[in-house]
Amino acid sequence: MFSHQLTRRQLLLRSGLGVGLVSAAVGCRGLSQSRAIAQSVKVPDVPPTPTGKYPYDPMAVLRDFDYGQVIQENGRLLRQFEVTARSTPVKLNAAITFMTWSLNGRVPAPTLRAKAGERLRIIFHNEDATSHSLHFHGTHPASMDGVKPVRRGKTFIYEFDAEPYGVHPYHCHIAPVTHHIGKGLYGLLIIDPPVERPPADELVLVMGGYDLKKQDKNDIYAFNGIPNFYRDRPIEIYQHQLVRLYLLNMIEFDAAVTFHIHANMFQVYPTGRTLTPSEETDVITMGPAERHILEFTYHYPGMYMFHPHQDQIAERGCMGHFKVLPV
Ligand SMILES: [Cu+2]
Repeated sequence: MFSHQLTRRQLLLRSGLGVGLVSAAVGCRGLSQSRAIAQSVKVPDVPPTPTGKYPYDPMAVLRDFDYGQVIQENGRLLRQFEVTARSTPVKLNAAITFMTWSLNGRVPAPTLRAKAGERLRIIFHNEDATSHSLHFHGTHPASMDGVKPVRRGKTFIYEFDAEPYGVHPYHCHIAPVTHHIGKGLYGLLIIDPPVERPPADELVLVMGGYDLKKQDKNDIYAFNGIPNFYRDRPIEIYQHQLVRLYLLNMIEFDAAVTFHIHANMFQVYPTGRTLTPSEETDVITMGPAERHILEFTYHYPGMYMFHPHQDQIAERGCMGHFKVLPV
């Protein structure tokens, strides 16, 4: 097994130097922090999933953070993102291909990431035949609340301050919202706190459900869009490595779901709004749109399940494995 340091591109993206203009002072500070992270975190070198079967790679979605285009505007740092809604067929299993509504071709949408106090500009293109919108959780003016439809072929620019720090969902808010979310229009906005969290192998898992028959109930469930993907292709992590999991429940119709990891405990940072954990447990209950940061470290190599503890949901696609690699 290999480990890799973060690539130069990843370093640049983390530091805000990926694209656009940024002041030297901001850049140098960001880069040195990123080097510190790169030197202390062991992340498995995961080959891309062979293309063709899926429109996006759920293995890449796990650790894919979109830091946007960094622009200096009016003396402050602005991160500009582009998100496009369209219809995307996704093969859910051997028998079922479902027409999702995706953002940038993926379910969940790109994980947008910024730091508290920065300015955010999200350029939303609707290339789908149906009206959609982007509603962000967090704090912003009413005009940026994303409940007004953006019609087919139109673009709307959402702009607001990144606040407060934490983990926030964003999703389409056009009625019937159950349908628009259920078809895939949801993702995470991570707003990092002013003082960075400790270095960790960071992962994103978003739980979703698919109402295939339009009967207002879910027929099949998934982590990161593809049922049973991580059951069949375990998520590799390293022994003794701190793992920071950004976890979001976007399952419609079910009043709440739980999340459980095997043979370990995790620290809970509710809504990502704290810098110290509120509790340690191995199962947590989340209503729709609830999200948390969970931190854990596996000390014994091997294969460990993670899943909601409502086993009927786990057995319908919301099942995965961590494969803990020895160091
Ligand atoms: Cu929509």
